[in-house]
Amino acid sequence: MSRIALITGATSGIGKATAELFAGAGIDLILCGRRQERLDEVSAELSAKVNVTTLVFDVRDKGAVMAMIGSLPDDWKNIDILVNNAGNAHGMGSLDAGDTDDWDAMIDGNVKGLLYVSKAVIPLMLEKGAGHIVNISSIAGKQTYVNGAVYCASKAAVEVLSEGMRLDLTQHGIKVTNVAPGAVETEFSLVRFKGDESRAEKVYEGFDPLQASDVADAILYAVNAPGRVTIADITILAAAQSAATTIHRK
Ligand code: NDP
Ligand code: 8X3
Repeated sequence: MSRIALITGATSGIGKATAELFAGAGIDLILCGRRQERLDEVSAELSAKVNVTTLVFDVRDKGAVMAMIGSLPDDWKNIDILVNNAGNAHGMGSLDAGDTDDWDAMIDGNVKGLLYVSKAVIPLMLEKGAGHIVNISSIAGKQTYVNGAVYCASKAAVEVLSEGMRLDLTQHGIKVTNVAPGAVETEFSLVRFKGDESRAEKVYEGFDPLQASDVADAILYAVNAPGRVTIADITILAAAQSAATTIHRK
């Protein structure tokens, strides 16, 4: 029987690349995001390979998260893998100059949203005594950098939640993997810099950044590990990156 994965943030970047790799591995997909038309495109592309369904919700909206995941037909509730990937940075600057709307978007999306989705899915995994949760953190959750305090704090929270989930859920047969990428060339910087393309492009200039498919490879590796193995933590960096803000650019 094929496995079922629920992936948040499947409209773009790491989430979309993970959906593509999972489909190649025969894993059925519940694809989530806010942009329906993007979900429809990914679904159309992948449904030739596996069964695909989509759910449109904002992870910050607790009611919508519970209602949408609760509305899945019983067959689709048999979720084996949850990839908590949805998230973004919003703005970059000194804490004293920070915009509280940006802070809300990061804390509510990256931290509370991940919790809400987990809260909706974990009972389904508990019922069958098995499951695998993959949380997408960041090198920013391990190393704080100048002008990134709130985003770094949100990802540090993901690191701690991965540890806490593992402590609480291992006894129930649920594995937890924390994946912490460095710079990945996705829409991430465009969102962080509010659509400023030239600023976003500079982030990836002068080196060969990670691609979303590189992170998806690591996620697939973790979920394909033998039953006796938990891949607890993966930190994955571009070859030119040695720390959060140390990148060897040509
Ligand atoms: P993208 O901007 O390409 O993708 C972000 C995804 O998250 C989109 O699918 C978006 O979907 C979804 N999303 C964002 N906010 C919400 C929300 N409130 N509710 C529902 N879905 C949401 O960036 P990445 O693929 O790079 O980012 C994916 C994850 O990887 C994030 O958690 C990010 O912090 C993390 N990460 C990224 C790195 C990078 O350098 N790119 C490095 C380390 C970690 P939609 O807009 O359709 O809702
Ligand atoms: C995204 C990578 O370095 O911009 O988490 O924080 S970074």
